[in-house]
Amino acid sequence: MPATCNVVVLLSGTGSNLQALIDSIGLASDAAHPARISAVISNRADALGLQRARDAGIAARVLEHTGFEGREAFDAALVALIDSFDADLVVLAGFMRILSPAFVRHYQGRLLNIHPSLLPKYKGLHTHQRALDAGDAEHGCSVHFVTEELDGGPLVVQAVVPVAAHDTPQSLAQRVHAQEHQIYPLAIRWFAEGRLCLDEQGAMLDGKRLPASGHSIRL
Ligand code: NHR
Ligand code: GAR
Repeated sequence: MPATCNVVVLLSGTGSNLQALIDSIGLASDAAHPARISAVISNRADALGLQRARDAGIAARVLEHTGFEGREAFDAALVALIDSFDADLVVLAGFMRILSPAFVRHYQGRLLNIHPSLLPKYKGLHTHQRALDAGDAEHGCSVHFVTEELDGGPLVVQAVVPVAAHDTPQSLAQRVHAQEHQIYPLAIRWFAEGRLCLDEQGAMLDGKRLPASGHSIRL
């Protein structure tokens, strides 16, 4: 890892995970943190996350998928834009577009996602509703390396959130979000410090293989 790890964040919406990362890195002048966010890219022009980036003095770019014919063409333009910012790590933070195999291969081992469930449970969308419908006692969130298998890449860290009897999808989502804001900056820091990597068998932290369920944080 170079002295500073350039992170490019992709998002589609609110960007509360981006904000947590900005806050964890602190002022750009803080040389103590090994990462810097070189750009934030959204596929939606109205994403609140873009304003969060601008407010923090970070380059904010829009690449609308609607202007492209097909996923491959959009993804190729996205790769070119990301690489123009010299990215060492690409972070999906509420990015709502499935990425093509070519994109995923290009960033193999340096592409992370946060997903609002205890993977491998509830891949895809509407995870809080699905956990409630199933009557689960526990729910949570997972950081994983992105591979071609949607929400199926090697896990890095999970946080477990107990489900309460009176929970709605909204109340549960709020508590899961609070945990996302803890574990995502943590995983990104590990990567930037050169402690976290991906090899053929899965994720490694400090030279040790992470368990299939990732590093677990339980409240
Ligand atoms: N791409 C690959 N190849 N692998 C993963 O694991 C990915 C990915 C792209 C995004 C995030 C993911 C999640 O954490 C993610 C992981 C969007 C959809 C989806 O169905 C599913 C999963 C995720 C993100 N998107 C619709 C689509 O057709 C659009 C939905 C919308 O615009 O609201 O791309 O959950
Ligand atoms: C987060 O809960 C993230 O886990 C989820 O979207 C939210 C984005 O919130 N990601 C997905 O569902 C990916 N399909 P944010 O914009 O406030 O960070």
